[in-house]
Amino acid sequence: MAAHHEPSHRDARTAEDPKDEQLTCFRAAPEHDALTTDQGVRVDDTDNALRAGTRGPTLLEDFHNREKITHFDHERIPERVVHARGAGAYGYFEPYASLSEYTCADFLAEAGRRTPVFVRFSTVQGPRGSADTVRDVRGFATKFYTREGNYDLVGNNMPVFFIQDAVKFPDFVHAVKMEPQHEMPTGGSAHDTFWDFASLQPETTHMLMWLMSDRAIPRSFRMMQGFGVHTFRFVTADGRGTFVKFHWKPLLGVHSLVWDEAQIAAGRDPDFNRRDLWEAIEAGSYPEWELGVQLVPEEDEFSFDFDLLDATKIIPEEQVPVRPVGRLVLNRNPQNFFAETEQVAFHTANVVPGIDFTNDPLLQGRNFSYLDTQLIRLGGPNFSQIPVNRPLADVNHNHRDGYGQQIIHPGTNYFPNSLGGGCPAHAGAGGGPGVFRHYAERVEGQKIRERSPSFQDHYSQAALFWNSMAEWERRHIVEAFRFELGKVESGPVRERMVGNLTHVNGDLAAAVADGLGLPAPEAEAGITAASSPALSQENLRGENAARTRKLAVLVAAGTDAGQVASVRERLTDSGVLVEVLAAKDGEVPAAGGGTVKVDRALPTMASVLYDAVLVPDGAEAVNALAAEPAAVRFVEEAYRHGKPLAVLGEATRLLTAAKLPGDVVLGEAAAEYGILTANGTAAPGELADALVQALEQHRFPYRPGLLN
Ligand code: HDD
Repeated sequence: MAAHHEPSHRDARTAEDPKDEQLTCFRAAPEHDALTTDQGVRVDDTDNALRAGTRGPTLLEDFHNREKITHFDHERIPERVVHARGAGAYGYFEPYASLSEYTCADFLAEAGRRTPVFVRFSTVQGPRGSADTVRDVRGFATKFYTREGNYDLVGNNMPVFFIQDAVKFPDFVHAVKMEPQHEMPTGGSAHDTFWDFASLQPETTHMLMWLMSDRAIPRSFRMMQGFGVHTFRFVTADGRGTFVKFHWKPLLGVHSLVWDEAQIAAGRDPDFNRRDLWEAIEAGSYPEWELGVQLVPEEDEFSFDFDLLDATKIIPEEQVPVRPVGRLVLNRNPQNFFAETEQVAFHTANVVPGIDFTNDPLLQGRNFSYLDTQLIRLGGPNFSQIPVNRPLADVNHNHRDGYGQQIIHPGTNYFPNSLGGGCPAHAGAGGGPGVFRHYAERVEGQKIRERSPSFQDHYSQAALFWNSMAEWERRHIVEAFRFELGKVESGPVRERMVGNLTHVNGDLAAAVADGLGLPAPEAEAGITAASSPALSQENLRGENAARTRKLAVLVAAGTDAGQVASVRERLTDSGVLVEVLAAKDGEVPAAGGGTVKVDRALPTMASVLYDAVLVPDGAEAVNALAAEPAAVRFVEEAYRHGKPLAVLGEATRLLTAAKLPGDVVLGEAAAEYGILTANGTAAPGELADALVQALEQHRFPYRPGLLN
């Protein structure tokens, strides 16, 4: 046998390099995994095509070469028409208590019953290769592999949608996607066609407020909420219905990037959100969300000043509280991006007994679209056999054949039959546990292409959103509108959009108009003053929100090693990830002897990849950093993005080198602006505690001189 695998002239590397322990599979011996064809035939050479003589033509007979190239030719499947760029992970869901009073859903029936899940987060507009940190909605799709079949909750990180009726989805997507003549812009909505559509479509206004807010540039998938958006229906075993809206609430709180930071991050690390999710799970910091439900008894269907079937509306949490019902934990990364994250197929119509639809016209259309799109994207009708899509529950039916069929079905393939013993049989005419029975809603009406008048108020909740924002959140919304509309070439589109905003808030419309050089519009009278505090990120900070945040420590030769070590220890105990950065990898000599190990070389990183920056004391080190433009810029950016900044002892000189306003950074109120300075005598513990508190605040949005 061994002679069979003797090194030949074609693989001299094996013979030369037998000590490379990583090459366990190279030149596979029979006990190792060998390269094979799709048919399992072992291949002895994948570096040279079969040819007629060493200088002769390649032979068609080389089945391995043809198979290899053919498979490669077909490696790209069509990407998702929307939500093409995404990242996913596995985990579990477990309820806190039984919900059987409202639903017979098995996965919600018992406290602690764990159901495996796969979750995929995504952006909407950009293609697969676009950047993560663009201004966009984020998808938040969860597949529950329940004992009674797969349930998909296909939501977003915003609780409302652009349109009320699914028939308009192709128009909306055509408008927001890259423009057809030149495929621009990649990964954003700042262009004429989107705003043309939006300006003619007042029902988008509420969603535009969310899209222009910081919710559209999340700091992390782990720090964003998720929403089922539609009103769904819980159904009990005896057929009683309750309206339900689903909410995911992240334990780490809801936090965003600032716009300028998002722009830089898109270049410094286009995989910013994807990497964050991956690394957190690899490090064992499993992201967690609480599932909450808003329950509305059927008899209260008409007790709101909006229609429950209108997906451009929320039910304010102050009106119907969100009841926590369980938790979602993501604890395992996929092994193969394509096989799992790319091939996963979510579908709003994948429901289980106990969960049903309402007549929301957006949801009704979605229930057609997802299966249809997957037929082309995943190559035919058998994609539910792909491992990531396969239910844990038994599957028995008479579907047969088709592209990608993986199952060898024996026996009969029709119903009713007697020759196959009558199998598979109906699950029982009377229902019973585990059988899906459609909710017996009474329906009557004329066939008509018309929306109910109860869908017509497009502005009240847009105003509610604006009213609920903190001052800094409003500032960011105004800047976002100015940027996006500033990119619009068409004057009439800009004007129409500003006109729409006069129905939301006069100050907003005036500020946007001013930024666009348009005359101040006349404000609409009688706009609601109502607000919902639950909508502001100011009130969504989370508990122990410093956990998993990243601190950059800038060092150079002569740095104070004791300070680095003590701060590092204290912060690591609080769950903060500390990384030491210097001009080069390796180690730097510390003041008074010893060395400090460098985790990252400065040129490979940027301040936008961290949540806070610390510069330890040490005159020589500070001199070196102050003379290093990359280090000065690092500190300046952290300041201008509102991040906590700790500059110890001599290191305050870096603030001067960065030309930051001295009265702020060195003034009495510096700490209130998240600038922590301390001389050598300050206890490191106090400093570490102050940094943790500053990280929990996330940002200091009222610091003077910020870049928005
Ligand atoms: Fe959709 C994908 C969320 C309206 C048609 N949608 C998709 C994904 C998410 C959403 C998270 C990505 C799933 C994944 O990770 O694979 N979509 C929503 C939400 C909506 C919504 C929250 C409104 C409440 N979608 C919507 C409408 C239609 C679609 C009205 C069509 C009429 N959506 C699709 C699609 C996609 C999709 C074309 C693209 C790829 C796919 O389904 O599998 O079918």
